[in-house]
Amino acid sequence: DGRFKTLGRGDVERLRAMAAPETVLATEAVGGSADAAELEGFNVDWLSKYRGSSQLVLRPKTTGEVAEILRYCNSERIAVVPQGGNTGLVGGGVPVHDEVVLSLRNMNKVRGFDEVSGILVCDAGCVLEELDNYVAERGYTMPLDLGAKGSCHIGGNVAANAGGIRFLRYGSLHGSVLGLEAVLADGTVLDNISTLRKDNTGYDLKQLFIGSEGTLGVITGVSVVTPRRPSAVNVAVLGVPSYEGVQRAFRLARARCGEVLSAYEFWDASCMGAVLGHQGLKHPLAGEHPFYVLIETSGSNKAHDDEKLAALLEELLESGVVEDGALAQDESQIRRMWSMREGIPESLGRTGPTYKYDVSIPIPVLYDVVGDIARRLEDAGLYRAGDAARPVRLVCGYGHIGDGNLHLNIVADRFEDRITRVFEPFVYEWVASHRGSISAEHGIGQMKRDYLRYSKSPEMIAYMRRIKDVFDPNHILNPYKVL
Ligand code: FAD
Ligand code: S2G
Ligand code: ZN
Repeated sequence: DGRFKTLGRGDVERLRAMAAPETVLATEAVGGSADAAELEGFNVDWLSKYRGSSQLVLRPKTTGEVAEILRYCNSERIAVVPQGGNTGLVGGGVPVHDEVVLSLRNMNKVRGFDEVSGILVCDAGCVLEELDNYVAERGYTMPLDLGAKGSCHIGGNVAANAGGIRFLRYGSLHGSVLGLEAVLADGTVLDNISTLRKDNTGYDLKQLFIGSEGTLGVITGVSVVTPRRPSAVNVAVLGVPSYEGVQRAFRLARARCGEVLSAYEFWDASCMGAVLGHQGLKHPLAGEHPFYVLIETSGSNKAHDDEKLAALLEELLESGVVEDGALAQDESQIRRMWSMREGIPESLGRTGPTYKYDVSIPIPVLYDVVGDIARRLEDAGLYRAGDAARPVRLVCGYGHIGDGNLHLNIVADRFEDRITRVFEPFVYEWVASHRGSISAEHGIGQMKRDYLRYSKSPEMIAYMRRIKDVFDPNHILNPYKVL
């Protein structure tokens, strides 16, 4: 649109000179030699739901190069999308039009690790799983874990303020990130890569970048405190007859396992059907159940924790809160139980195009929205459980119930308006009317930009805009996203 300059060959020549040749991908349209297919992976999101038309991908190797690139783009009013592993789920990391993609994948070095404090300093483009392997060798664990760990970057995790399956135990990145190095649109480098647990000197600016989704600056370095890796981990999968039972089991799990409880995830029968079907996994229990719960404990005394979890399982079975349960007997069973839970997104995606609503809802009513959406789709004649002839195949719910975070997923045979308008904006109105949040952990991106008002007041949004104007007055960073 008129606010930004369309990239010209001259711009590409200038930008190309700022980084090593092999780090630049430019199409013939702008004087490069790449064909559009080579940029596909940068223009299309993980869900294949959002597709941009960038003609130029830059993959700088240093903070200095990032600063030079941004300084030029800012002076020329060229729009830029910062990109990490491109596993985001709200279309935040891909261009909407022809914005330049600034990928951090070439900034992937560990800068330092203190083995006493567990404080890690690294480039933003380090892949989460590689960092977890790095700190694991030294007896530590990353304070977050998510199904995208093999591809997502720590910089993208911070920019998206990712939650994940360890949130219940280790909390938010707002607590575990100690410092950031970020480059602003005008090329200013904000070096706040602190390795101090306590630094109470003025406004904590790094907090603004956590969850800013590439709209305030490009994160180039992260300092994060990593917890000791637990030596004793155990996992159980439960078969639960009702959502009421899922809640009661959660209360009991916290009462009986207390400090060693490290994850409490749930999924419904529809999710289980999809994941067992696509992952070729054996059902972990004797029969089907309406709901499944995965409980994980992580501590330092295996026998002690095993005893606690076994006693909890016993109590849950005897009281009828759960119908069946299995305790992992070894590492491979723990991995298999987790791969069921972590395999849900991919399995749903393989079932068909998936509408995803990552929302926070007060736990007592959290699952009600799944039934309400299913009924609306039935009334519209678009869905009937088990009827493959209808355009909507699955309506299912799963997620980090311990955090009050539901992942409502609707699998259809294609993304189409007559389906979307049955639950948008209904799902956002529903969440807002139950005092929830329209985005629990995935952020706003381009998907939820027009619905921010369901979770933030006009005054809050007005101040977000003023902060955006301070950091990126020309609005070149990730336009069309968040605000
Ligand atoms: P991208 O997708 O590339 O970008 C994400 C956003 O951050 C974009 O707005 C982008 O512009 C911005 N950005 C990226 N890097 C930078 C940077 N260096 N500086 C400034 N801005 C930047 N999320 C959860 O919270 N919890 C989950 O449990 C979870 N599970 C997932 C499971 C699967 C299978 C998948 C595919 C995704 C899952 N996600 C989950 C989504 C998650 O948010 C992203 O996977 C991840 O956090 C984003 O990191 P990324 O490097 O892929 O960033
Ligand atoms: C998860 C992944 C994305 C989704 O698995 O916890 O965050 O909603 C999700 O399928
Ligand atoms: Zn999640």
